[in-house]
Amino acid sequence: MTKTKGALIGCGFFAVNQMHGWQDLDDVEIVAICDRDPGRLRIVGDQFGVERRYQSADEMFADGGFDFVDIATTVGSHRALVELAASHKVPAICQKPFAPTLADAKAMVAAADAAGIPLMIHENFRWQTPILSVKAVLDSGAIGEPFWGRVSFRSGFDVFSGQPYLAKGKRFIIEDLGIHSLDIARFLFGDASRMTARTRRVNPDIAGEDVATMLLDHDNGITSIVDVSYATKLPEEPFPETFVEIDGTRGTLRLGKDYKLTVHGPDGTVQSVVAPNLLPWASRPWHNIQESVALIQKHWAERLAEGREPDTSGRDNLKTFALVEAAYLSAESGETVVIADLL
Ligand code: NAD
Ligand code: 89Y
Repeated sequence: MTKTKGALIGCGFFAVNQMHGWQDLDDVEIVAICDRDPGRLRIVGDQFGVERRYQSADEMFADGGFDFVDIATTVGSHRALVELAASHKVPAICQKPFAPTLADAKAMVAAADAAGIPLMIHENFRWQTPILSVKAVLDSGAIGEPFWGRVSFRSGFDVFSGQPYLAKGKRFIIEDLGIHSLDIARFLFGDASRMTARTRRVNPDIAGEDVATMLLDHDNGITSIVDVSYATKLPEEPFPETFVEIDGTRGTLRLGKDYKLTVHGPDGTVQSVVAPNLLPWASRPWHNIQESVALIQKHWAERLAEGREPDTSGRDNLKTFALVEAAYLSAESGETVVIADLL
């Protein structure tokens, strides 16, 4: 079998999951890795047996020999690295958040289009088993036409020990985590036209907001609430579970703690557990996120082979990123923001 060859840039905290995900795919091989930090390069190179190691992305691209690049660095380098991939006509995956600004994200989509390469944003939360299960119920028509929804992520988990940069940015929870919840809202309820948001910082030791409440008007008439918090101290810590509530014309759906799904319709109530698989390399409580990494990477490999646009392409993710921008604008001004004005 001819394997698709990939290269990975950024060998930090999260990239280890991505390397495991690639290792699980029989038809993909990561042939080169890059990190400015020689220590991280050595750890990941040794763990996954990758011999070609670079401290410079320019040098890695100059040597070439790979069919796609997986960019797993933090947001500040995303635009430069996607544009570098485009200049070499190498298909690219870029981690969320897409870019520092919507203008940067649009420039990245334009660069990929001009080069004729596919660009996928690693927006993996919609690939979580519980979220896919919710989508399947909606698509089955079991609760009729949805008219109201809530996507909720409230936690007190210490994300700063693994990702210290999260404590330093002027923007925190909407850009880092809310971006996933907003994408789930788009995935379940369709594109949104208006955003109203309120934010707060509760934790005095961080620079950005750690609580956000967002109200979305969706194009198809659904109203949704997306609420996120890293300042919520619960008796049982739910990290990293997303809870979902949907009311439809024929019934209701609730996805709650420990992945319990309750679907109530005209014929009665069905309860099930839609827990993610614990992959051999995964660890609780991250396994939900880790499985979604493996699934989105499989999706990329399939779409690349078929020459089809991935579901969370750069073009698609502009609409999720516009909701992030809109939330910050709305929280700052107190006004409702029209999404079309940003796109
Ligand atoms: P990290 O700081 O631990 O790792 C980033 C690595 O990239 C570092 O080792 C750094 O040296 C390297 N790097 C940065 N710029 C580089 C460049 N120009 N060339 C080569 N190497 C460079 O960060 P992390 O926590 O692993 O996060 C990486 C990204 O993953 C972030 O955008 C974060 O938001 C995202 N993330 C996504 C999920 C998810 O579920 N999708 C979860 C956690 C983190
Ligand atoms: O960076 C974040 C993400 O994408 O998922 C969870 C996280 O690691 C911390 O909020």
